[in-house]
Parts: sequence; structure tokens; C-alpha cells
Amino acid sequence: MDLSNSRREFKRAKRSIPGGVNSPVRAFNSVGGVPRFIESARGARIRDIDSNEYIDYVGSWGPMILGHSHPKILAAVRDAMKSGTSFGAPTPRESDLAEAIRRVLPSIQKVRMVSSGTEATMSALRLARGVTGRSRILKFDGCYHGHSDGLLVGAGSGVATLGIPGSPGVPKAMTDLTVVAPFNDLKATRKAFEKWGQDIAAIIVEPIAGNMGCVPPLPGFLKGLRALCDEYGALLIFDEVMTGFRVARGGAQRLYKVKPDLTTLGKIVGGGLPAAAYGGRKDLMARIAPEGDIYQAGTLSGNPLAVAAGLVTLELLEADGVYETLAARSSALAVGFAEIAEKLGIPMTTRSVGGMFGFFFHPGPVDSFGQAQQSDAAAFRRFFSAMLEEGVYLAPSPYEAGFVSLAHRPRDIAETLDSAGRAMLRVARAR
Ligand code: HOZ
Repeated sequence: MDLSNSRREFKRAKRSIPGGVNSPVRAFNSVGGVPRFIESARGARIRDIDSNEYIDYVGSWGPMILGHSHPKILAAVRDAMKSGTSFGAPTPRESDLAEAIRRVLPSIQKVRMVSSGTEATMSALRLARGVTGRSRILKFDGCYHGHSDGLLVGAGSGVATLGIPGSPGVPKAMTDLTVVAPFNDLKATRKAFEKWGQDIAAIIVEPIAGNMGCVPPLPGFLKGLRALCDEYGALLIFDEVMTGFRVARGGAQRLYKVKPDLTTLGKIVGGGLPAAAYGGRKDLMARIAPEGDIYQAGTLSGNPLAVAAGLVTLELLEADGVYETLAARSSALAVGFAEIAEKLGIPMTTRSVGGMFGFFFHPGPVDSFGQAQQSDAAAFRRFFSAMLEEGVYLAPSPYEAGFVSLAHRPRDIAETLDSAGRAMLRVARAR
């Protein structure tokens, strides 16, 4: 595979950009090899600057649920652009998007647009602290809620990929207020509440963890969190930046029938442009400035191009059968990977929920970050590299979920499984 252009560009980027990338996991540090510099993407395929083409399961880390360069998104953005790219003043379409979000997620009565998932989670936590007058928050080991100070504890995604426990630059005083419990462990969570419950403003949780691989909640876990919050007067925040609009119409909260007080959204809500949101109960959101006294603002919040892309995306996701199609595609991958591994005697655990999936080189169960960390990192590296050579672009880390789009056709899945068969053979030979 010719990678000379990507190799040259990576070298050049490293001279001006830390690590050569604008977000750490993209650098391929934990898997080795040359990160692909991208020229273009269309449908389910992404093409690098050496003209190698890949079936893409990263999907820009989640937003591209319709596939890349969807004609209706491109048209909507082009159309919006004719009127200007940013006004820093309200536009009617922002209310259209807010209404579209509310229609799908009834727990959201009011919603505020921001520009990234990190902003959404930090704003939701500020609101929770402001409303309850409490300082602590509880998060789960291996869940990732963006890179704000208090959340870089026991974090998944790039923090887990690089194997760093937290980050220099985050004062201990900031993380002292973050209580960390093991994901899917209700007993330990209750214990934490017994100790700090009177000062916990909120639990923040990815209802399906997607930043330690894909780890769904065990039966009763989310309902248990709801009950604990109610008992102690804390708020329940679902971080649905990844799962919102992806795992079901109405997100994980609809799937598991648990109503959070606040929800954070990102990725799909911006249709591939920078947009995110947080929202929830009307009485809580009424505390956000200027309606209330809790401050949060943003120059590009509700950006007209992002709003246009988000609106079309949500509209197209209203069609019948969309989530069934997505679930069938990711389940075919998860089941297919597991069957191949079993035939070759490779221990593997795979999961899929709606349009997201994950796999661990681990016999299972994998219900927590601790278990995810026990998976075979060398096997992952080998499999990842072999798949890339086969023309399949998976996330370059075992601590990320995979994403399918509506542009992934059965023949793409079949091609991926053929590639997986050959790639897994290489894993088996190296054992
Ligand atoms: N936070 C993303 C992974 N969960 C990575 C974003 C990126 O590197 O683009």
C-alpha cells in the first residue's frame, strides 16, 4: 500500500501541530503506522491522499450517520452559506432544531446549542452544581465526557488509549470534586453516595459506554442510577453525545426507558459540522442565562451552517426503518467478527447496539473498564493494521466504539467480514 503522501504530510504536520494531529487518537500512537491523511469521503468510503480507499467505521467519530457527503447535507450547507456563515445573533432555524430535538427526546423541554461535546458536558455540570448548590459530581471509570478539567479522571477515549491517568495542568483541587465509580457497578455507586451523597450534584454517565470500546449497561444499572439520584436529590445527566440519534430514535434513554434530568448531545446533532447541545427539564434549564443566573455563552453557538446540517440529518433520521437498518448492519459485524474469532480459537467479545458496535480481544464478559483493559492489546494492533491494509478503516484504539452509517450496504458488511477473516488469520498465526 503506497502511503508516501500521508507519510510526508505527517512529517510536515508534526513540525507545526503537536503530534501532527488536532486530536490525540488520530495519531495512531497506540497502534503504530502512518495516520491516513484524508482527501475525501463519500457514502461509506473514505479516501486518503495516496488514493487508497477504505470502508469507514469511524464516521468522523460518530456524526456521519447518513454516510459521508450526503447530497442533502451538502445542499443544505451550501444553501445556508449563501446567507452568511455566522451572525452571532439568533436565527429561526435554531428554534426548528430545538423543536426537532424536543420531538425525539421528550426529557428535553429546553435545549441550548453549543459547539462541542466537551462544552455540552461542562455546561450541564455547571448547571447541575448551580441548581443543587453542591460541588461533587460522580462519573464512571472508562467513560469519557470531553476534556474539561474535572472530567479527566478515570477517562476513556484518548486518555485511556495513551495510558495516562489524568493530565498535568489539571489541579488536584479540580478533580478532588470528581467521584469515580466502576461502570455497571451499582453497589460501588451506592457506597460512593453513602459517603458523599449529600454533596453530589449529579451523576454523569454514558448510558452505553462508547469510549472504552462499546460497553452496554447491565440490566437495571441505569434504573438504579435514577433511583440513587432521586434518593439523594442529585441530578442524572445522560451523556448522549455518542448514543443520541444513533442507538434508537430517542437515544439510549428511550431504549432503556430511563429519564435523565439533563442530556448532552453532540456529533449527529451537527450533521458533521461543529455543533452540540445540552438540555433537559424546563425548571432546570430556566436557570441558564439570560433566563436565569448560571452563565454559559458561545460566539459560534447555533452556527447557521451547523444548524442547517443538523436539521437535515434529524429530518432524514425520521424515516421508517432507519434504526432497524443501522442495528442490522452493526449486529452483522459484531456477530460476524465473533464467529470468525471462534473458528480460529481467538478469544473475542463483541457488542452492538443500534448503529454502534465494539469488539474486545478478551473472552468476556466485558462490562467494565477494568475488564476492557484486560483485552489483548497486541492482537488489537495486529488486527487493526491488517484491516487497514485490507481497506477497512476502524478506530485506531481498542477504547473506541465503531460506527455504521445508512450508507453501509450489505455488500460493504460482507466485504468487511471477508477482510476480517484474513486479518484474524494473521492474529491467530502470531499467537
Ligand atoms: N473524542 C473522540 C473519540 N471518542 C476523538 C475525536 C477525534 O480525534 O476526532
